[in-house]
Amino acid sequence: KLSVMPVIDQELTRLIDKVCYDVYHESMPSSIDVARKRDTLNFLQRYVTVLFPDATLTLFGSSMNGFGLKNSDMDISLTFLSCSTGAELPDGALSSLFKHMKKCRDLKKLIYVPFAKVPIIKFLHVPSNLEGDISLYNVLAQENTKLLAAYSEIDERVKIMGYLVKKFAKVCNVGDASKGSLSSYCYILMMLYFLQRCSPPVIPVLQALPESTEPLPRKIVESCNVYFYEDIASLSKVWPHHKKNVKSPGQLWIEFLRFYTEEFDSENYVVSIRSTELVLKLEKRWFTKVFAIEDPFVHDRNLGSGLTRKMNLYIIKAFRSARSLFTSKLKATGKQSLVGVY
Ligand code: 3AT
Ligand code: MG
Repeated sequence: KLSVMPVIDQELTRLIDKVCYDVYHESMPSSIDVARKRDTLNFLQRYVTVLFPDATLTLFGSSMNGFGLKNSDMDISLTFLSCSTGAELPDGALSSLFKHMKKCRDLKKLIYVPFAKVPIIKFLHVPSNLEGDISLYNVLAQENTKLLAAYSEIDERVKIMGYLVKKFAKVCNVGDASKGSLSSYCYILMMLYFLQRCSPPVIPVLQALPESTEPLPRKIVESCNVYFYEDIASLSKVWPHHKKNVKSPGQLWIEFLRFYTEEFDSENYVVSIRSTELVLKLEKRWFTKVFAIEDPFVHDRNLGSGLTRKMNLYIIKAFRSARSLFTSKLKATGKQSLVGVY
């Protein structure tokens, strides 16, 4: 059920664009922020090497995927040169590391979470004031980080939209997966899914390119096919829509809010960025779930599975409020209020 887009005059579009660019520039890490993260990683690498001489720490998540905010946490995967997979790890590696980290004066707020889906050690590095977590052999997360980074490189608007949706989730208090909501990763996937499906699309389905190549190459990591088209500089050679969409970030933002409040049929379909076809909840047997988001590599993983019906309604309400704030009610509430809210 499609409705006519509200008419937004040019002045209003310019104002929404300004909000988009302001959020983007304010949230983007500076070169000093980037250097602080790099130095902290180097410090941790040196400290961990004292205990495990063949350990390697690798950053993933938003520090590396193109959607990192100034104060985003450090997601770190620990691997060992002597073990090619996590299955070969000696027992207790993470708990030994925890004991070792406890002895470090620069590390505080240390919490060991051994029984989570992905066991982690949380920390605060005091001199840099950076928080983070260390997990073992989080190799698929490193692959999805590369995929998101490739999407973020295609067009600056992808980054702007990513920053905006993360800011939206934070401001509206709907971005904490541990509280029954959705993670940043989920919101970025929702944004990418929209950008693949708007008209003309802003981004392709990288996992389905080049369309002319049959079968597509495969790259297997932990039994998952993590192949995607990586040569972003040559995208125009394999994707005819490249740069065809010239809408401003503000226009795309309004369309994004409209997409999830009235166009996307979440009762029947799955947010799936790996497929050019629509993916039905029925075929995945996810029909009992309120909102389904498929992991791009682990296809039987529904990233929205922790969402409660109540929280789903709350999120939809936040989308609706944002939409009316940015469009029809904007004139009534005064244009300054829009900038104030963000
Ligand atoms: P923030 O800037 O930290 O909010 P992020 O993208 O770093 O955004 P997280 O710190 O929550 O998000 O997660 C770190 C990375 O771990 C992001 C993604 O590469 C991976 N990841 C997160 N949740 C999942 C999941 N449920 N399944 C697979 N990978 C995940
Ligand atoms: Mg993170």
